[in-house]
Amino acid sequence: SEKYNPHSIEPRWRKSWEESDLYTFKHQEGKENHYALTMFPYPSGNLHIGHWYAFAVPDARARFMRMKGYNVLFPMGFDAFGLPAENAAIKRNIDPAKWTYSNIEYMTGQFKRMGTMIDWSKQFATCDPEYYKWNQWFFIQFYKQGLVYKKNGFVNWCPSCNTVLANEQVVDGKCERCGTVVVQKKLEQWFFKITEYADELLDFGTTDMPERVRLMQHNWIGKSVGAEIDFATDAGTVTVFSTRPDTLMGATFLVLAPEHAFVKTLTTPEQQEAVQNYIDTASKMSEIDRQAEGREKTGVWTGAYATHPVTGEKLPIWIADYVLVTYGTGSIMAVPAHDSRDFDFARQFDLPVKEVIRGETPMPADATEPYSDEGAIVNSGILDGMQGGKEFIGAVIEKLADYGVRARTTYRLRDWLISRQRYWGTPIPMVYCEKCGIQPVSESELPVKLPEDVRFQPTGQSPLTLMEDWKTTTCPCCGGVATRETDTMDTFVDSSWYMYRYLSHDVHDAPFRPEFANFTPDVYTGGIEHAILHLLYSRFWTKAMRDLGLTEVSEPFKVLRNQGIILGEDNEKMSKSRGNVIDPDDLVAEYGADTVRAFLMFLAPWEAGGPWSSKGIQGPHKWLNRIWSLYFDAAEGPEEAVTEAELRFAVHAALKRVTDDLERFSFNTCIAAMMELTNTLVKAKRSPVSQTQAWTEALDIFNRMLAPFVPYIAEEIWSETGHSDSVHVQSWPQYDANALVKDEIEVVVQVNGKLRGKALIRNGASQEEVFMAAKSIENVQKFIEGKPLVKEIYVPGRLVNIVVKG
Ligand code: ANZ
Ligand code: ZN
Repeated sequence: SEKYNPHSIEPRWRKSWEESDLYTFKHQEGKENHYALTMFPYPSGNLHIGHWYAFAVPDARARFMRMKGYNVLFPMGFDAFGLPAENAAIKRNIDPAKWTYSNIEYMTGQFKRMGTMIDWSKQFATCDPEYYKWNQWFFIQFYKQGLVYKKNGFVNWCPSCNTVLANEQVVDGKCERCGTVVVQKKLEQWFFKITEYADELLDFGTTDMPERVRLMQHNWIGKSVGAEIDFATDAGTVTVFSTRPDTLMGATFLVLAPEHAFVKTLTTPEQQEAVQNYIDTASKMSEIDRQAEGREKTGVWTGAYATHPVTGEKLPIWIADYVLVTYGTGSIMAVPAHDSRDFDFARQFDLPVKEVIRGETPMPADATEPYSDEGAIVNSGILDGMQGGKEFIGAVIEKLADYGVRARTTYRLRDWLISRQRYWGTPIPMVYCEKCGIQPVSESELPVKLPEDVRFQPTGQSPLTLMEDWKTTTCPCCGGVATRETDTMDTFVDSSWYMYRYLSHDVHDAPFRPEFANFTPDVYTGGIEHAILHLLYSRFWTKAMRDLGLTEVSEPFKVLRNQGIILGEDNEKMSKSRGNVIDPDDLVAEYGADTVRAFLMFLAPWEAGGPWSSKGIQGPHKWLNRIWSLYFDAAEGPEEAVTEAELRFAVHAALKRVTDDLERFSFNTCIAAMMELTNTLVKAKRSPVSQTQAWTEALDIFNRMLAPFVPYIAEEIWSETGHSDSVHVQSWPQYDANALVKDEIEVVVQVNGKLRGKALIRNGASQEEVFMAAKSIENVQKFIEGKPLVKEIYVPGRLVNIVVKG
């Protein structure tokens, strides 16, 4: 008969599925809905193997859920704003919109070859004015709610991307996108008040997220419980934040960040030059470098003093770069005896070290390290005798209330800076009126569309600043002349709520249909690189929407799973420069999409990822050929003796494994189980059992099991074996527990508690039969022969123990 030919099968079924709307999501009454979502791609121009890994593998699970009887929504869109489009425009003079939409068209074609159950009828791109209109609408709602504000301050600037970045986009002091070292720049920018939700973001509720994502978010939010303490100075009150107010009497100097607002006023004329030089040097370093562990401490005295709030002592005020202006209050009380950074600093500049927390022994004068554990408070007047340490600061704060010490919690998390000085993003819907100040655009005017025919100049300002006509508008308040905001929004705004839009992509008077407001993804899959960017932002967005009454849920998804990365054959990251990139289009042309899917699922645990192997892909390809021949070729080779029970056991055991493993996103073990089952089926086909009902059942179950993983070949087999409907609308088979009970079981046989052999017994055999079988084992006979029997014990299905005398 004909050979397996994916190149004839796959295009044919793709067309048929499309024509019959097989994958269009329909809400059917009486069936539960299931929303499976994979993080939408950026339309870079080409689907790479990583996209296949991210989309084709979860597709198997979405298909499985559909066969299990859910109405499954598995939609797709494009995260379409961002820098590459604009850079293409600058370099090659291409309109960013044209570039983006033609990439989307090309990638959609590539996507379709993958054979997923994506419902393309719900597709949208975030650069569609109909989509970004709602970014603007949300911005205005958040603004009215007090969740949006404009602030002048130091911001992260990428000199290569020519735009500011949110803190989350600065990784190890470098731009997340291009790797350029980020510098600080003073600018007036728009922020979302994500910090308002800091505490709630620490609570994951019932959301099922991988532990490492929780941990990364937890650390990013960085909650610190402590106190604020005021020190009087000539320039005004310096407030410090400390997690150890119990060490207040051990403070021997203050340190301000070089950028602290008081530095100029405090510095005495004699210290002016040294201080200015130090500030200049510090401004050239990244925050990461400034905080590097073990780095030699540097700093300069301002010449000024602060008054200790309890003792009235005069403490010298220094500036040093290990104190960051962006954290706490930008100034600290230094307690060298109990803090390692302060200790190093004090030793470096010969400042006093005063012990106030006593460990087992007093701190020697020549100590080489601080004592940072808990202990009794000493040398501290009114605090003496109390317990010191992080756990005990509550009582200390109470005791020091008269001195202005007050409880305070700080977070590492900063508000989300969303202004970008770029063109290809959502215009921020605000106008500036000389009379009325800053005003939101009236909602009926939305969307504020991006102008066309933009000139791109790498000025460090948004290209929109050059669009005089576009910029000039009327004030929504007084109707006078006003100017538009020319910055656009961070593209992470676009992805913060897109999961709500798929079922409402055709709605024009609301961001989404209220009846779908709580229908969030049951399963969300994507890369771990988004652990604190997209995932934190979208969690914030959902909470903000909830507080506006737009949804009742507090989290944007219920379960999160991260796939690993497909590396090159050389175990290195795939990249053009290494020349180790695998092109999925070439693979499809050679093997067909089903083989590529099966291999991606098979090559490693999906959550771990692993290296590509051009040899390895042969395995799944051969496997599909064997399956083909199993269904369509005549049996060949010597007769085998697979029994009905053996066949049913193999089928139902594999079915149970695949069912359980799909639930828990373990795809490689599913493919392995089905490969094993194929071996048994090939043998069974050459056995008399192939004439029985058990064989018919085996082929039917196996065909359904294949459907989620290799949808094309499964459909062809289904159709060629006489079915007129699609295998993808069949139900997932139920395994038969009875088939899993083996006919024979192995029982351990002991004599006087020592292992002497194993007996094969009939399942359901009587106790008498079991003892007979045990005693007929040669090695057992050797130990009981001629000895009086004391007793016989049988633990059903497990063990026989024969106790004899002597
Ligand atoms: C006195 C003290 C004594 C401190 C002691 C610690 C130990 P986390 O846990 O990270 O929140 N600190 C406060 N603001 C700072 C800033 N802007 N730059 C650098 N360091 C800063 O750390 C809080 C502690 O870090 C604070 O408590 C403060 O030092 C320092 F035995 O105050 B501590
Ligand atoms: Zn006005």
